[in-house]
Amino acid sequence: MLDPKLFESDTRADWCPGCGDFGVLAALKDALLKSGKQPHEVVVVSGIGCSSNMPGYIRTYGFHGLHGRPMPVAIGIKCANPRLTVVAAAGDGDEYGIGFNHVVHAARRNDDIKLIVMNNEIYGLTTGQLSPTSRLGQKTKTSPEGSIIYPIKPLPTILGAGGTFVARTFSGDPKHMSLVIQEALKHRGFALIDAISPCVTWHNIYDEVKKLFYKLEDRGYKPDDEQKAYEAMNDPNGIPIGIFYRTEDKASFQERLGEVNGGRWPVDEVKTLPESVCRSLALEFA
Ligand SMILES: Cc1ncc(C[n+]2csc(CCOP(=O)(O)OP(=O)(O)O)c2C)c(N)n1
Ligand SMILES: [Mg+2]
Repeated sequence: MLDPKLFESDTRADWCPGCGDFGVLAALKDALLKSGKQPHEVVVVSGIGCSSNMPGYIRTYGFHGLHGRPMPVAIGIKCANPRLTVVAAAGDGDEYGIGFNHVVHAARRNDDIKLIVMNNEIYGLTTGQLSPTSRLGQKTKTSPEGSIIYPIKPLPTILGAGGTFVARTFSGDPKHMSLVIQEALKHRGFALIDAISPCVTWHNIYDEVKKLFYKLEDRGYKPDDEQKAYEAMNDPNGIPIGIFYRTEDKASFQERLGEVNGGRWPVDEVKTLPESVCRSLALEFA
């Protein structure tokens, strides 16, 4: 029998009542439980933002880091101890703005990190400023007349960077979100889960998303074709959720690191990596 309280933290989440992040937290706990993980096998790494308070609210190892920097920390943890399941969880400002470079390169390397971006199209913690996913015309504290900047499209960008698992979910459907996270946990390498997680205080898009979202799998969609994935991501008439693209054909960076280390992997033997490999790693992460 699975213990539903296994991943319960002693700390109560202090997000605003109705915040989408509660749905993401519930889905993540459920997915870890159903994937048969134990708390000591998991690390949740975050940046800065309302959403980035996540590690405090879940009973796993955790690292609440700097704004935009969950990925370098997560990658370091995974390289040092590949037996750990490493989940990075942060907001759209954190991961699609100040820290997006790390995400692009994690996709390129296929680092074995599962990244959940709680996308509310706003800076929540700092009380309602424009974020990289804010829409053209969106009124925020820093765009009182409406934004004049086009939003970033993180999913096609990450697919183009070499992403091997690219998905979108909605916190209004935590059951579906849990299923997508369970698939990400099984994936060989980097997984991006864009979690639409509305901010009820500064940019409440709940009703709109509820009207427009649909599940890709309900339309017979199969996530094995890159071109079709681009098309699906760019649907102008609705908000598709589910897995857009997935391939298990590429080894993760950490798997390849193990290979160059003569198959001696993981952990203490990192020290024995050939000097040439250490040099290229130092350059890559400098
Ligand atoms: C280096 C740095 N720059 C700016 C900030 C201020 N800051 C804190 S949270 C945040 C944005 C948070 O937005 P998001 O990542 O979308 O998270 P949310 O609060 O919406 O969940 C910013 C700009 C900071 N803490 N550190
Ligand atoms: Mg945000």
